[in-house]
Amino acid sequence: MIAGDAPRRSDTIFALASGAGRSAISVLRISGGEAGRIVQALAGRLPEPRRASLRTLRDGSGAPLDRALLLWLPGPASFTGEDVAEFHLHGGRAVLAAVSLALLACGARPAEPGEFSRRAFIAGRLDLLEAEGIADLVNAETEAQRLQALRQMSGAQSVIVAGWAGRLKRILAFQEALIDFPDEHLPEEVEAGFLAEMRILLAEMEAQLARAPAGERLRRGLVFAILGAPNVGKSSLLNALARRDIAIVSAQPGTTRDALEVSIDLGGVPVTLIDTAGLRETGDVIEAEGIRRAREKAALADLVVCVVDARAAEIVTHADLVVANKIDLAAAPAGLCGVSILTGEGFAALEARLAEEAVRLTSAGADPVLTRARHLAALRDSAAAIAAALACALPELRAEELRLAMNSLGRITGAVDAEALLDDIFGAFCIGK
Ligand SMILES: Nc1nc2c(ncn2[C@@H]2O[C@H](COP(=O)(O)OP(=O)(O)OP(=O)(O)O)[C@@H](O)[C@H]2O)c(=O)[nH]1
Ligand SMILES: [Mg+2]
Repeated sequence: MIAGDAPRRSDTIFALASGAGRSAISVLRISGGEAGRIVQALAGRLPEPRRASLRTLRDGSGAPLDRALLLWLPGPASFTGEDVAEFHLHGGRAVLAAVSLALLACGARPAEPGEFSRRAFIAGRLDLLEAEGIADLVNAETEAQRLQALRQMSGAQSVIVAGWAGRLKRILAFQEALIDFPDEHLPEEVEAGFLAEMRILLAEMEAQLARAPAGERLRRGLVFAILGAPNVGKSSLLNALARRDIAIVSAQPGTTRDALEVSIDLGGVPVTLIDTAGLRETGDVIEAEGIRRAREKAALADLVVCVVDARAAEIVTHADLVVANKIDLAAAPAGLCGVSILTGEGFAALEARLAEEAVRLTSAGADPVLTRARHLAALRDSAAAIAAALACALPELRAEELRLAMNSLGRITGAVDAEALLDDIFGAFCIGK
C-alpha cells in the first residue's frame, strides 16, 4: 500500500487479536483471499477446517518461527466472511515480530482499526448495530455495560429496528397502491387501518426514544460530583467510596482545590466520582478558580451529591442527594442521609443509595435500547417523518415522508447510507477487531 492511498479492501490483512504486551499466548488473525496460500507458506498444508492443529511455523527460508496452534476458518462461514486463519503463538514480542515479518513477506498487510469488523459488515455477517455492540463489549468495564453490549451484539436491537422497517414497508406499499390505483376504490378501512398502524409505530418509536438516554449513559458511564462547603468531608467520602487514598484529607478548610476524579463501579455501572473544592466566598485566586471548576463539574454531572456537616447542615448548592457527614459528632438532621466516614456508620447504606441512583439513571426497563447519539438522531428523524406523514392529506406527500422514515431507520443498521458512516464507526474500534 502506498502512503496516502486508501487501503485496499481486497488485501489480505493481519492483526493481533489478543491484548498487546507479553503474555502466555497471543492470537494473530489473518483474513482475505490469500489467507490459505499464506497459511500454507508458513505452516505447510492447510489444516482441517475449524479443528485446532499444532504446527511449526517457518519463514521463507525455512527457518522456524514458533510452534503454534493453528485454526483454519474458511469463508464464507467465518467472522469476516472471508478465509480466516488464527495463529495462537507464544506471547513474546519477538515471536510476534518475527511472524508479522513473515506475513508481510507473503504479501499480507497490517489491518486498520476495526477492519475485520468492517469486512464482516460488508459481507453481511453483521449489521452496524451488532458491530457497535462488539466494540462496546470489548470496552465494557462493568457488568451492566457487558450485558447491554452483549444484547446489542447478539442482534436484539437489530430485530426491533428490522420489525419497524418491515411494518413501514407494508404501510408504504398500501399508500403507493392508493396512489397508483386511485380509481380502484380501496375500501376506506384500508387507509384508516394503515393510518392507525402509523400511529402505533410512532408511539413505539417515541417510547424507545424516551428510554434511549439511559442506554447511552450506561455505555459512556455516569458522572457523580461531590460538592459542599469546605471541611465537611467531601474528600473523605471520595476516598471511602474509591477504597483508596486519592484525595488529601485535612482539618484545614480549603484543602482540595483542583477537581479530582476516580472511576468506580456502583451497582454494575461505571461512575466517575469528582471531588471538588469546598464552596465558600474567598479572596484566594487559586481557591476561587477551584470553586469555579467545582460548579462547572456540577453542571455537567449526572448526579450532584452535596455533603454537609451534621452539626450545621448548610446546603450550599443545588443537589440531587444531600449527605450529612460526621454523625459521630451530631445526629443527622431529619430527612438527610446520615453518615460518618470516620466511624463507618451509615456508609454501607449511603453506598447502596448511590448504587441505586446509578442503576436508576441507566436502566430503561427490560427492552433493548439504542445506545449511541447516531441511533437516536436517526430514530428521531424517522419518527419525525412518520409524524409529518400523518399530518399530510396528499397521498404523494405522505408516501414521500414514509420513504424518508424508511431511510432514516435504514441508517441505524447500515442498510442505507452506510459508506459515509463506516470510517467513523470502525475507525473507533481497536486494531484486531
Ligand atoms: N469527626 C469526623 N471527622 C471527619 C469525618 N469525615 C471527615 N472528617 C474530618 O473532617 C476534616 C475535613 O475532611 P475532608 O475530607 O478533607 O473535607 P473536605 O470537604 O474535602 O474539605 P475541603 O477540601 O477543604 O473542602 C478532616 O480532618 C477529616 O478527618 C467524620 O465522619 N467524622
Ligand atoms: Mg477536600
